[in-house]
Amino acid sequence: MNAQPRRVEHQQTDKGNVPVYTTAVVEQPWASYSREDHATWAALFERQQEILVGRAAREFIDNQRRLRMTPDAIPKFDELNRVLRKATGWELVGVEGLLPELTFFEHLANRRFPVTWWIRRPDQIDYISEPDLFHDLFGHVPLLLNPAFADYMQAYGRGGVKAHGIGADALVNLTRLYWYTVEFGLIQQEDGLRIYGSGIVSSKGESIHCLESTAPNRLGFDLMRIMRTRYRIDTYQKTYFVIGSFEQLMRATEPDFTPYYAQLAAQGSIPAGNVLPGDLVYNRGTGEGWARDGDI
Ligand code: HBI
Ligand code: FE
Repeated sequence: MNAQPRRVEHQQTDKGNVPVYTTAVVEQPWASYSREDHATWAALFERQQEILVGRAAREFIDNQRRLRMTPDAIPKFDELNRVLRKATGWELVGVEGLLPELTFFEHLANRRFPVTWWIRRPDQIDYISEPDLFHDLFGHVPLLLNPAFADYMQAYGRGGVKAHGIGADALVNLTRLYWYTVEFGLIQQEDGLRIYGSGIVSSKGESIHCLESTAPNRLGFDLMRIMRTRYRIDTYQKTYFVIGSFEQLMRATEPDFTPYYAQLAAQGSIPAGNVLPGDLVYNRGTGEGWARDGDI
């Protein structure tokens, strides 16, 4: 029986949460999960399932079914991997917590998605600052069955490895792209705006806020606009970006980003809540629909 892997979480300091990074890949110690762990999984799963009907992208709901994820117990990585490998060649690897960016990108570049092996404690059920098993399995894994999204995630990882070689500014720009798509992205589908971002689907409040609140901006997907836009990790997003399809995401990552980084270095970043003239804005004015900001 291999030793229990470590649970690596942020450190509480007088300056708030300081992230702690780890690089180890560990076997999922499924037999070591307590009844409380499975109960936390069940509570989060049932709460989110209920909220996401009519709010999450249809691919998200369908793929959860294909993965046979249920509230009955924490899923086994090797069972999910059998479905994932066959569908899109992805596989889950267990990790102890946050990975340094280059390690994270290298996994994605090789179609390996790092999943934290531990689940949050009951007192953290409404918010936890780093990705735990629920966020990763429930939030990220279903869309890895979608071929275009699976290609985008690998292309993103390859881009991240390249950006890491270019420098810190390029990395900041690219991390914004991950944030506003993979974590907090919305998609326009026949029946309206739907959620696909993992950071949203694993959060009760934000699943409602992102579609129904009048507070946030909802802007059409624009690669350079996204890579200029700052974000906060500890509040609901002030701006959501909306794609028309997962294929659109994949196409956006095909070009070499090197010239983009040079262009971005010359432009300033944009505060998270701003709308700029020329932004494509959703549900501007009455009812649902798109309008260019600055149109009469
Ligand atoms: N590590 N385990 C883990 N999971 C993540 O989602 C993750 C990470 N390290 C870095 C990271 N995400 C973000 O910086 C990405 O935007 C790169
Ligand atoms: Fe995540």
